Amino acid sequence: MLTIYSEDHKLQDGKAELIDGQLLPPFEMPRRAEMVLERVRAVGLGDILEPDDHGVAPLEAVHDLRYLSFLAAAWGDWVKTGREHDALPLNWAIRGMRAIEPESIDGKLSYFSFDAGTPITHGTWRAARASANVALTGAARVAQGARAVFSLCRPPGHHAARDYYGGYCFLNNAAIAAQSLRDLGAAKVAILDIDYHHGNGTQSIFYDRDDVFFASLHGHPKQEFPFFLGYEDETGQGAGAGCNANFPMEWGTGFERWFGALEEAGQRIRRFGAEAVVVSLGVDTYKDDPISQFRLDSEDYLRVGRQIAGLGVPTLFVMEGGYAVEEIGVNAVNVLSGFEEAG
Ligand code: Q9C
Ligand code: ZN
Repeated sequence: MLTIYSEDHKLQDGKAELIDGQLLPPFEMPRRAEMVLERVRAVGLGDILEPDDHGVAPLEAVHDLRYLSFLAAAWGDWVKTGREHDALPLNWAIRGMRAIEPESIDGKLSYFSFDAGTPITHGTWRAARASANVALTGAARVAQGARAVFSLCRPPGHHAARDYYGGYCFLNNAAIAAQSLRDLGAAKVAILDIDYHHGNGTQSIFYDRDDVFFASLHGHPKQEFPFFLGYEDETGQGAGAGCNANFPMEWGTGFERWFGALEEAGQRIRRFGAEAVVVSLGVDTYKDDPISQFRLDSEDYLRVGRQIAGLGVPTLFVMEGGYAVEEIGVNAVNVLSGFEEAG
């Protein structure tokens, strides 16, 4: 299996995220992608290729123009106000407040974000664009006939919506790739999101569409971040009614229960008639993940890959979360090896 990778991910290297009431070094760090790349090499998964630059059009196909201009300008605007440390928002519009884009950078950070865990730094915009290009280059290969490709994206993407960032995500790589697969000829595309957290951004981008199916297995929103989306009764709206499937599970969920949900999600994707699948591949479901509460073990990921191969359609794996840095390489690549083994 071909891997797409860009060193530019290292440009996203924040100093601080607000987590559990503390300002701590971010869990989403450059070493994550380096560990995965190292494991890709160690098992000889296949060639490793740099991404092509796909320009702004595929970003604009998924994201709001004002949001993209905000992201492009945010660091410069922040620095102009005399600060050189990471940019974080402090407050948000909530019930009864006004959704008007403020003029000041602090106001814009609040307007275009949903958490204080996602630092904007000097290199954020370049890293996020490189990550989207990694996804797009993988999508192009799949459209050209590859059975499967691994887009080793970083920063991740599935929490980013049409016009907001958060959860370590700025550009929604999986959504951008799925839209690109549509534009390159696949009539129906499914996104299977197996990251521990609900893919709120991806769900919201395709919620009213019948050409992209979204299925997500995740920590239950009554307990887990991002809290305000990911319930089972979110099934799509308008033309997209019936094209969204959520499988929320409680803290402590182990592999057997989780795998049952994966089988069900797979059945839904088969019934939908997807011609290509994008997998939002997070391995923060791992038992020792420092910010998550599921109990998957390293060998379980082999079975996950085999099960996904059983869908029998061209597949693009897009890297999302996973914060047990020592094991992230083994866990992520186990999914890919399991897939290859099953063909
Ligand atoms: N107490 C992804 O996996 N904060 N994003 C968690 C835990 C945010 C995760 C707080 C987690 C974001 C791509
Ligand atoms: Zn996650």
